[in-house]
This record gives sequence, structure tokens and C-alpha cells, in this order.
Amino acid sequence: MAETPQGQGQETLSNLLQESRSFPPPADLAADANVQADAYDAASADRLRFWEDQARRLQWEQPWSNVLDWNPPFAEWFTGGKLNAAVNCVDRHVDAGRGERVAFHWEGEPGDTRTITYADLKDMVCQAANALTELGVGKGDRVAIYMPMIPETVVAMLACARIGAVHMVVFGGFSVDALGTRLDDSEAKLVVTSDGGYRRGKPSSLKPAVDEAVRDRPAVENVLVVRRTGQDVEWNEGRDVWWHDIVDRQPTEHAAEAHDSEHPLYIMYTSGTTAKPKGILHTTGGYLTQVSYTHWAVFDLKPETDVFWTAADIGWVTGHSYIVYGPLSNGATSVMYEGTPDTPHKGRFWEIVQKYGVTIAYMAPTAIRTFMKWGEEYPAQFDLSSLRVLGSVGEPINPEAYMWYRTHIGGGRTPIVDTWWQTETGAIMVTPMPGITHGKPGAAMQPIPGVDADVVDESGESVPRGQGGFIVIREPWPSMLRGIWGDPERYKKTYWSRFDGLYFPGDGAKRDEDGDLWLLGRVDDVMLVSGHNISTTEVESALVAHANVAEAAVTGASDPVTGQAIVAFVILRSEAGEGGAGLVKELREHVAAHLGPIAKPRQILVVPELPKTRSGKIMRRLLKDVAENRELGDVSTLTDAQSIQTLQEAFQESG
Ligand code: 6R9
Repeated sequence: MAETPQGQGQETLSNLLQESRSFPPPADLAADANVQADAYDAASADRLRFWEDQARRLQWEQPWSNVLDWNPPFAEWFTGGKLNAAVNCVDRHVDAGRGERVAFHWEGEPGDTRTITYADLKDMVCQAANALTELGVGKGDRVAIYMPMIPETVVAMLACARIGAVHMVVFGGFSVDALGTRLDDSEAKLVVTSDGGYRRGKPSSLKPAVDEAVRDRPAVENVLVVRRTGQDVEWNEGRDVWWHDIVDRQPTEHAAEAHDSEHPLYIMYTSGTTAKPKGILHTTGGYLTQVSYTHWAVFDLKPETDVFWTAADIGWVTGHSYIVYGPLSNGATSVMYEGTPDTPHKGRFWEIVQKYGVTIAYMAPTAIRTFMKWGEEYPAQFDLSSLRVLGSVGEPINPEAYMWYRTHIGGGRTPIVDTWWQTETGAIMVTPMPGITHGKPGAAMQPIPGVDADVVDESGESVPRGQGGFIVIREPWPSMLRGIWGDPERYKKTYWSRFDGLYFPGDGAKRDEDGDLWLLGRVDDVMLVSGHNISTTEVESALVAHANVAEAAVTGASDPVTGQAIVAFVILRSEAGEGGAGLVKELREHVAAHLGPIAKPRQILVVPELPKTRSGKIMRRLLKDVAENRELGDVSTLTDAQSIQTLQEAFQESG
């Protein structure tokens, strides 16, 4: 995430990519869709009233007295109201007689499974809440959760929410350093972890990283350890506690206190490129309102019949909002999968869709491009006819990846919702609605009802149709971040200083001739080539549109002639072979033909892998380091630190 987002380029983005394909919603879905056009009318007529209506989806123990208190840039929603997030996600459904409904079909990577109903989940959450209390965790305390994708991760989060403790989930697999800085900043007193989890067919360990991180951090009083793999762990007597020892013996009853609407629910750290990571704070009532609404609206959720699957990690905000709080607050049935998509075979995701009859699937473009690279023969082996809505999140989806997803996963029938949002926004902000919006490959289309997003130029003026600029949010929204943990000044400076009175997320965007929005990536990634601002996204999408390319990452490297020059790294589709000079030349011409000669890359390097964060975002700043022959910056949030070194060597060899 950008430190201080600023439009480094002095003019607005060039608008290079053309797209004329458009898909209307399927008639049956449209006829019965949760969201119809009147939702937009209602929200624009009275935005606060609209959100108040959405807040009524939840169970409040005490009604709010005020919908919004807005002291820019600090917002409070539903003040005076009291509710409990865990009760809303669990007890409420059991009390309404839906205890036997499955909350999670959990699938372990080795093939072991667990079916967890809402009644089961309620017992587990109550027991865990009692255990946390026994360990001395109280309201307002911070609890770090460093776990694999297992049900206890969800249980630990909800147990915190239940007692009013603030959870702080760290991706299992982040380095000891990354975990340590987050423990320091949040001053967590408990770490919940496990011996390990399964990834790529092997048990991987988690506990040793916690041991190392906690060694010099006396603020952490206990480490609560779930046994998942059964591997040996070192044990620190007096500090470490087995989950099965303390949780399993607790009563399955727990009286939940109602918390203030603005009571902190969780902190989630966004990586921060060079500086200290930012602890993004979310609170209870507004956050739950918007995740609940968007999960129902954007995915057209029918809780009685749908099987929903967010194929992402809980350590990413996408997992918080659309594995845990959205689906559970709506009483939905979800799939949760522990492992990697190619274990034990490259059709594992599609096998899971077939096995559980998944109707709605939500994943990142990086996953889709990986499946493109592997080839369509893998999904073709499975029955995917249960799918009715597909979603994308995390990066701009390249038009070709969109087409592949729609064709080979969605059978040419399913609408695709390209959902733009951030850790900071808490919930989906810009997206098509599957029952009413025509889908355009690559476009996130329109702000949801109740969100006032716009595209502005350098001086903060709305741009006309057909122009690029910066996306901003004009009015506060319920699930917005409430600040950066412990640093209100940084909150103001990072998000509210670029444009007076507007929230600036740090992304470039354009408004097309129809008035629809296209998100073009981080403005820090925008390249300035011979005086033109060109978005990395557009060049990447042009490359991916070539039949031999599965994935592309583009960066600007300093150049004596053009200021910056475009350097591209591409991964080929498996059927394309090795590449070679002929292909590279062809790709350069292909980009020029698509976007114009100004966007022709100076260099294109064919590589086996790209540096990515755990949520699948390409780390372009590292590619820039490579392309400018610099020492690499912070790599602590990278999935695979080796891949960037291999790439660096390849680049140096290429001269
Ligand atoms: C949910 C999430 C946020 C950044 C955001 C933007 C990029 C996410 C996108 C998208 C284009 C989409 N992003 N979704 N760009 N189209 N549909 O990803 O949160 O990890 O905080 O990242 O991701 O650049 O600013 P987070």
C-alpha cells in the first residue's frame, strides 16, 4: 500500500485500452435478483436512510441514536447502538431455528474434511470465549492470530469479537520479523497459533516462528496452540497452552455482552512499502452492516440454497469480510479450503466446486491467471454447472483473464463481479451487481448504492467521460477504517491530504464513455514515459491479451531518453513453450498495436515466476529494483523470497 499516495505524474492517466465486449445479466438471475435498480435510487435519495435500512439486517441489543457522526476525517456510525458481532454471526441463526444449517464445509489439503453447522460453531465460539477469559483476555485487549486455514481460526476471531477483544490476524507464513513488528505495534497479549498446517502436500510449521517472535516480547503472556499436523513443537511451560487442553473443557454456554457500535473489532496491517506497516482499525456496527449488505447484494446470495466460496486466505481482508463476517452474518453456507490449488493436482479447486456444489466463487486475478497458465483442460474435467456468480478481487482483472474465467469456469453463463475495495474500505465499494449491471471485461463499473465514489483530476475536479484520473470517495461509508492504530496524524496524512475533504485510496482510475469505472492500479505504479502517464495495468492487460501470455508484470525503470521506460516480465501459457527472441519481438509489437507506440516496452523478459504478496498482488516495487539494478527493498511480506532472486539473476544475464 502507498505510504503517502500522491499523483507523481503531473497529468492524468492516459486512456489507452479499448473494450467493446459487454454481457447482460442472465434473465433468470435478473428476474429474482436481490438488488434491483431501485436500490441505487433509494440510496441516492437518502444515503443515511439507506444505510440505516441495511443496519437493520443485524440484531441490535440497543438501537442507535445517531446514524452518522462526521467530524472529518473521523466518522462514527450508528452511535448509541449496541450489538455483538459473534451473536450476529452465530447465535442469531441458531436462535432462529437454523442451527442445523452448515456454516462451513471445511476441506483440509490432505483431503480430511469437517462439516460445521451453525449450532456447532456456536458451541465452539462459546468455549473459546470462555477459554480466552480464563487466560485473562478482556475487552479491548489485542489478540494476535497466526494460523493456517482451519476452522479454529474463525472460532478464535469470533471468540475475540464475542468478549470485545480486538483480533489481529497475521498471514501464516509471514516472516518472524513481520509478525514481530505487528505484535509490537498492537501490543498483543495473546498469540493464537497452531503447530502448523498443510501446504503443497507437506506439513509446514508455524509455532517456531511464534517462539522466535515472542522470545523477546514479554508483553505476550500466553501462546494458545491448536494441534493440526501433530508435528513436534517446542514447549514453553507456563506460557504455552494447548487449545484442546483449555478450550475443550469449557462450557458451551457464554453470555455475550453487547458492545458499542464503535467498539474496535479488529486491526489488520497493510504491508506498507518501505515504512512501518499501518494497523487499519475496523469497528463493529458499521463494518458488519456493510460487509453483510455487500455479501448479500453483490453475490446475490440466497442463504438457503447457495454454497459460497471465497478462495482466499483469512489473513487477507478478503477473508475477514467474505469468509467470516459477511457470510456468517447472512447465515450462509461456505466452503473453506486449507491448501494450495495444485495439491495434489491442478484441478483441486474445480474438484471442490463439484464436490460441494459451489454456486458462488470469489477469487483473485492472480489465481485466475495461474489457471490460465495451466490450461483449460483442468477445469474441463469437472462439473462446474452449479456455479451461477463469479467474483474477482485484489487487482484489476485483465480483460483476457475475465474472458477465460467466464468461459472456462463460468461456462459462458455466469456474470462476473469485479469488486474493487481495500483493507481500508472494509467492504466492497465499486462493482457490477450481477442481476442488473452489464459486465464489461476489466471494468469494476459502478459504486455500490450508498457509496459516493468519483474519478477526479490533479486538482480534484470530476473528470468527464472518456478520461482518466484518481479514484476518490466523497462521503463517509459505514465500513470505512476508523484510523491507523495509534497514529491519527498518519491517518489524515495518508488518506485525506491529497484532495481537500476527499478520501484518496491511492489508485488510478478512468471513467469510460458510458460512465463506467476502470481501476488502474496504484498511482505509485504509474509510469511516466516521454511525458505520458501510462498505467502498468493497461500494458499488462495488453500483454495478457496475447495468446501465449498468461501473466505479465510491468514496471517503469529510469531511462536517459524517455524519463522512464517500460520493462515487462511475462509468464507464458504452458502450451506456448520457451519463448525466445522471436516471441519477445512479437510481444513488443503486439503492445504497440494495442495501445500505441508510446506503450511499447523497452525490454520484455520471460520468467517462470513473479514476486507476489500473500494475497497475490504483484510487488512491482521489487521489479523496479530489479529493472534499475538496485538492491532489493523489504521482502518480508513476499510469498517466496527465492523467486525474486532468480528473477534478478535472469535480468542481469539478459544484459
Ligand atoms: C480487497 C483488497 C487494496 C488494493 C486497492 C487496489 C487493488 C483490489 C481491485 C483492485 C482493481 C479490483 N484492488 N481489488 N484493483 N480492481 N477489483 O484487495 O484489499 O489487500 O488492501 O488491497 O488492491 O489497488 O487499492 P487490499
